[in-house]
Amino acid sequence: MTITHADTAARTPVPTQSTYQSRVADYWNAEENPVNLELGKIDDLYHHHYGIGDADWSVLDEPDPDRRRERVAGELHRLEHAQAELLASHLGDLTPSDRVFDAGCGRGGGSVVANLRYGCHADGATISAKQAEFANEQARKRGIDDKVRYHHGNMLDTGFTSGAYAASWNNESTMYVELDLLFAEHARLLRRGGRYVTITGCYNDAYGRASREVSLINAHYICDIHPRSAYFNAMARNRLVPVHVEDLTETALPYWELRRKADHLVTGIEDTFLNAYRNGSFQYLLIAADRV
Ligand code: GPP
Ligand code: MG
Repeated sequence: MTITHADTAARTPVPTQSTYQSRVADYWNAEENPVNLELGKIDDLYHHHYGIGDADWSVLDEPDPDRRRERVAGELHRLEHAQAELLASHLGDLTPSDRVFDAGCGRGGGSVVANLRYGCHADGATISAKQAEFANEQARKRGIDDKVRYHHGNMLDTGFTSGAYAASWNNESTMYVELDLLFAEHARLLRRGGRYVTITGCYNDAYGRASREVSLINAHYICDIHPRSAYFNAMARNRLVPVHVEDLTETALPYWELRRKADHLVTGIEDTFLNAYRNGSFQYLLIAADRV
């Protein structure tokens, strides 16, 4: 009997996600780090990224232990929020009728920030069913679930409408995916003239290959940090033209210095980030690009 190509294709099950992607989803379905949940519950803005800007070090001198914990958490949250606002400030002149795409949305903080700032519609995508459910519950509680929606799915293949988005972003989520596949999806979703923004940790081509610290960060989060060059190469191949590039490495240091002293919040990766930034092997970068 001859088996035609069509027959073979029809009978071969196509996995909806790779084993790697399933392991990443397992991580985020199980993740309950106090540094994310304790900070998030301060004002119900749940971020999954780090902070930027100068810290108020006086929080460490607080004599009352409970109050100290509270103040340190508040300060870290303020720095993470400043990072989210910086990203949002680069999304362009959005109006309430515009739609934005939050790729790798985590527990949803970034889309809420964009909605509060611009009144826009937002669609978030996360590979973690638990994160999507959590984020949708937050949107319901805020009464913005008519405009802000989170989807359990793959940011590389969202199924959302082509050209429907005025802006899109990845806030520290690009290191889980192949950049060409990711930017092809952003380019498909963004309208011409739309804006793409990422804040990311990347390894520094000028240092060489991935350092020990970069490899430790990869192992900690099950990710695969890209070199800086990969971003610009992949953007150039996918109709995304950088309009603003900012090295945030220096401004990322106070957050990590404060976090390493927050005994109740540390996860163990703090010194690795500080060493990686300081030895020049790793950079914290913002890239804003126009979809042409
Ligand atoms: C932080 O999320 C970001 C990542 C997991 C991606 C890796 C980022 C790099 C810049 C390399 P988080 O807020 O959930 O992490 P944590 O639990 O450590 O606060
Ligand atoms: Mg965090």
